[in-house]
Amino acid sequence: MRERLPRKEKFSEWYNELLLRTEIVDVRYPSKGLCVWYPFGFSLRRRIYSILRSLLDVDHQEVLFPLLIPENEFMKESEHIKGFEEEVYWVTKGGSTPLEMPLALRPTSETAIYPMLQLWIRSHVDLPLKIYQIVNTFRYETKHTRPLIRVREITSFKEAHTAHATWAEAEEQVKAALKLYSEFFRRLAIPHVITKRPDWDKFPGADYSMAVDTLMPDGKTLQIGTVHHLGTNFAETFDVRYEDPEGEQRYVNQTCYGISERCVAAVIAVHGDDRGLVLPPEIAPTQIIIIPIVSKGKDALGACKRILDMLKDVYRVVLDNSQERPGAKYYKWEMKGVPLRVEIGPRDMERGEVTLVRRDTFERETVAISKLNDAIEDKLGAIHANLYERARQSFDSRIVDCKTLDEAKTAIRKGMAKISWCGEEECGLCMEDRTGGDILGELAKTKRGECPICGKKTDKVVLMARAY
Ligand code: 5CA
Ligand code: ZN
Repeated sequence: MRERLPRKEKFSEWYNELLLRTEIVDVRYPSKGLCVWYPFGFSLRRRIYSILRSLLDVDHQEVLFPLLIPENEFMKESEHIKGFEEEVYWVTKGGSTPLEMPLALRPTSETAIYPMLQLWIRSHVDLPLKIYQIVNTFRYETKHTRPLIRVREITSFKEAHTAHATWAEAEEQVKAALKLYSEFFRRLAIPHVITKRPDWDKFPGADYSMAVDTLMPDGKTLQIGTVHHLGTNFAETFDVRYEDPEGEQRYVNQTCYGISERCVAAVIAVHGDDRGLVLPPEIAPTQIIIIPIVSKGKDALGACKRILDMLKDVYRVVLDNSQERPGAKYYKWEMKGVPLRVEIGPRDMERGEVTLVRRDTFERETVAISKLNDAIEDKLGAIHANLYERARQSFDSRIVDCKTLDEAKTAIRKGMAKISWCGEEECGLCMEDRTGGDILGELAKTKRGECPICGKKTDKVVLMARAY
């Protein structure tokens, strides 16, 4: 048997090795920060994104905007440009002819979409407007790139954009979007926390930004989604107005919110173990693997095929009747994260039974074939519940209440520190400096305490961590 992968001790190596061995993405593409989705990875991605789509489709409409943004539109919003200036790829030539108007490869699509909203939105009856697209975006990342986590071509950028009559209605949308994201991550069994980003780290051009973070096995946090209240900042720049019921022209209030392939990275990292992937049944490309066991020269291939026929209309199920030894097959399908294994040998057949083995706990149970359908349904449900519970316990145990910066410094080695903060940028930056961590953001739940820098009494509590 080949060696195990140590997930916790050497997370980075484990992660990179697993992406390649299980064929999620191939990083050997000859340009830094660009990855290729393998068929298996793409299938996992597709299932994850179909959950996201189904949640959005309830009250959003899907659209598709151009990849290229004219320079003059891109340059209109000054805060926005400042934030993205160093990350934009530019198309400057058509063949050998310099373009009169250079084109930006979208790093995100506000400046592509909002000039069109100016044409689409006329009156209050056009509001609220809620659209989304799932596209590739480009960011010239200079920090260390990592597959699915920090890439230069974000291949799976889900961006939603909404417009509302008032600031308060846009704020309601921020809450609705966070609720939608929470539901999405619950379906992926990913524990997460929501905070309000500090002002100096909000989305360029936003009134404020909310972030969704999870914890990786190495104790660093991963921001897996953001929701931004844009106020009327972009509406004023792009002149997006509506006529209110009194005939008055008003600027719309906007929000936008995004999720990237980091959600795939989170599934891999949070649930995986030393044997490889562990996938929640709803998104596993293969949910059940059937493995025939040979004993005394007899096999149970016929029975395996009957079981396959029995299950294949309801589940994504594969029968592995290759020539490999059962041990090698277990190893292979465990690494691929298949939630449930069905083992069938000649003796089981005589008894009308099969053996079920769970990927998450390795528990084995013998089940009568007559009761197989119910048993599988139960087990797949139990696997999801256990993955979520197990991840949540690990997550909760790594969020530590801290009073001093020394305590925070220790806490962020393994997870997040919860600590008071007066709200002043100067103190916040100093806290980051002295702990070596980032302020992820402020929690909604307040607690009386003292700022560890200036000593001022405050109700604000922030989370600090080392972030990816
Ligand atoms: N226009 C807004 C909302 S759609 C926006 O661009 N927000 S963002 O910059 O915060 O990006 C949204 C999410 O994309 C982030 O929370 C993060 O999870 C993910 N993301 C950002 N940059 C990258 C990158 N280089 N690689 C992978 N994911 C990324
Ligand atoms: Zn302070």
